[in-house]
Amino acid sequence: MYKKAWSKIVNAKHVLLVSHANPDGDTLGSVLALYDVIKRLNRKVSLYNFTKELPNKFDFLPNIDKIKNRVPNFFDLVVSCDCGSFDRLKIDRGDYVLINIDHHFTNQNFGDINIVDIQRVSAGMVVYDLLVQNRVKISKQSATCLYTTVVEDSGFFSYSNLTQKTFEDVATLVEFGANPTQIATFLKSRNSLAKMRLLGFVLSNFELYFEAKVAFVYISTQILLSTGAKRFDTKNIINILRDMVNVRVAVMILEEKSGSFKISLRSKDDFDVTPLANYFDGGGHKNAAGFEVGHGDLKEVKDKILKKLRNI
Ligand SMILES: [Mn+2]
Repeated sequence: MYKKAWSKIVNAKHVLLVSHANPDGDTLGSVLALYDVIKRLNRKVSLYNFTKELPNKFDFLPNIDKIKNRVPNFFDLVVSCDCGSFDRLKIDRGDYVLINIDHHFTNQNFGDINIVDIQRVSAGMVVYDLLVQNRVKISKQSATCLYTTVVEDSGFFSYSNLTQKTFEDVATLVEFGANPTQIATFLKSRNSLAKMRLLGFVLSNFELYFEAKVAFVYISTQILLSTGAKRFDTKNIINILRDMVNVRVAVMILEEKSGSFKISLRSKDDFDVTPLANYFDGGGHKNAAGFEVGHGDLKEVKDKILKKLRNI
């Protein structure tokens, strides 16, 4: 599969690398690592993401400015990274070969070639396997991107998805030029004032349920406006609630511009939030999952989630 996928990539006329909408560090790092190696082989390659404004914390990733909001006129191969279902790519299915590289166990195997390894900490490490298996040289730029996918998807080396092999592979990425201190500074020490204000709101307005085992916060569009925070500033902000003593699950409901709700779930230890996400047609990992509710009022949505959580 790794060999077949790589031969499709090097033989394509124009490769389009697609990261998922509302991108995170894993999807962006994965496509950018691939972009760098494919570019070095003098092959034609482009990057597409549906979301216009990319999170600026990732602006240090090499070639992130090459990610465009529209697809090129012609491409005969699409590589999708870190995306569990085709609809999150927000592209039309056309006359091209589709390679699906991912690590979500909820992945729907929507590609012509599917490389889905649920043992891997990040989709970036599946990309790493693809490169290693095909003896492709990993540049400093690619190593930086791939290292970023690992720290972003492991909560800076703290989640249960880590294995001894992760650390061995990460050591190899450092050998290839990834700089852990520099990457950590870029990712963790550049919070905007708006994000700090949003954090202040979260800390002052969360609620606790079930003997403080569940923490809950609601962020409305109005709160984003008044703090000046961007939608991407809400990403992982509930981790701070999850990290409180006693709390096993943190729930954040984010109001979308359309009036629908985006729900993020974070848990710790062996508490698995995927059954809850799946119940609402969402997906994710054991300790981090999410789903969307298209309509209904907030109270209704919240009650439904709490009721389901009580059962779990
Ligand atoms: Mn991922």
